[in-house]
Formats: sequence, C-alpha cells, structure tokens
Amino acid sequence: MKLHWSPRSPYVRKVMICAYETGLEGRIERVRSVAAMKRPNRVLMQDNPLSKIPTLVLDDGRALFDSVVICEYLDSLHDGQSLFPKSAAQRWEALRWHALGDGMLDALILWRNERERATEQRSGELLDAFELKIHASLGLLEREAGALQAAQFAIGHIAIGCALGYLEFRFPDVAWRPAHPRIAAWFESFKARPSVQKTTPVDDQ
Ligand SMILES: N[C@@H](CCC(=O)N[C@@H](CS)C(=O)NCC(=O)O)C(=O)O
Repeated sequence: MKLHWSPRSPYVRKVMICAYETGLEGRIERVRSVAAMKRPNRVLMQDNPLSKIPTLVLDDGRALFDSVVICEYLDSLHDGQSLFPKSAAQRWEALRWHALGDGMLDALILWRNERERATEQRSGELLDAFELKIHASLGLLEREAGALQAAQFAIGHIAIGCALGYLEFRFPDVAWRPAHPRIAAWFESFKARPSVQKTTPVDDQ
C-alpha cells in the first residue's frame, strides 16, 4: 500500500498511529506529498481529487480517503484489539471522541491559517471564534479526561491525542495545560506510547 504522507499532518499522524498500533506499518510505503489549501497537488489529485492527505492507494490501485476511512480500513486488516469498538456503547463513545478530536483539528488548521495572514487581512471575529471553540473543547476534554483514561484505547483517543499534539506543535504560545491538568496528564500518557513517539510531528520544509 502507498500512503500520501507528510510528517507535519495531524490527519496523516492518525493513520500512522493506527498503522503502528495494528502492526501494519511495514506494509505501508510512505510517499512525501505536499498538500496545501491554496496549491492543489496535481500528482496527489490523480489519487484523490480533493488534493488532501492522507490518501492510501491500495495494491489494486483503488485509493482510500479520508483519514478515518483509512484508519478503519487498516483496523480491518488485523486481528488484534480493534481500534473501532464493536459494542454499541463503546463504539458511539469512541466515534464521538473521534469527532471531537477531528473537529478540533479542523478548527486549529483554520485558526492557524488566519493567524498567518498579514495583520491587516486577519479577521478578529474569526480568530476569536476559533479560540473560543478550542477552549470550549479543552473544557469538555478536561471534564471527560477520567472517562477517556478508563476507556479501551481506540480511534477517539488517537484523534484527541493528535489534536493536542497539533496544538503543542503549531500553537506553542497557547498555554492550555495549567487550566486543564487532567487532560494534560492524559496527554502525557498518550505520548508515552511507542506508536505516538514514532510519529512525533516534524517541520521538514
Ligand atoms: N478530513 C480530512 C482532512 C485532511 C486534510 O485536511 N489534510 C490537510 C493536510 S494536514 C490537507 O491535505 N490539506 C490540503 C487542502 O486542504 O487542500 C481527513 O481526515 O483526512
């Protein structure tokens, strides 16, 4: 399998964490692909018309996207503990946490784009809205840190960990830990996993 990959993308990181957790990492050939909202990548678009990473090209040429679809596909290829719980209660809990982590990522990426615009072009309203949503999400995570810690490690943990990892990587100025000690402690335990250590983001360009 061939993965359009970047060491900077938090969505790619979700896929790579799943690959390590399921023992499938060795079956994935990583292809460094640059995906930027303003510059569609024509080579990548041959596999994914949306020009987004991650995109996984299977051995028969079919391409899978987006990240959660790839994660569930990888999860179907092993017979260890599933990252997509089967029992209803655990499944909805995991998918809800996944949606929260992915939603935080979506907001963080838009927030970063807005922060990087020239000062006179930035929208104060948008900046305030993204900041409010991220702080509200951190508040919810702080309240649910105990449940997250107690639940079987699954796709929700991976998405939330990648969102907090992206916050750490791209927003070092946002001091979120003091007001959110429980989720900060959970994040430290997440970072101790080998799959997470092997996918630490790197700004390679
Ligand atoms: N929902 C997608 C989001 C993927 C995504 O936005 N990836 C970014 C890189 S971090 C990208 O490819 N951006 C290029 C673009 O938006 O055109 C997923 O979960 O895979």
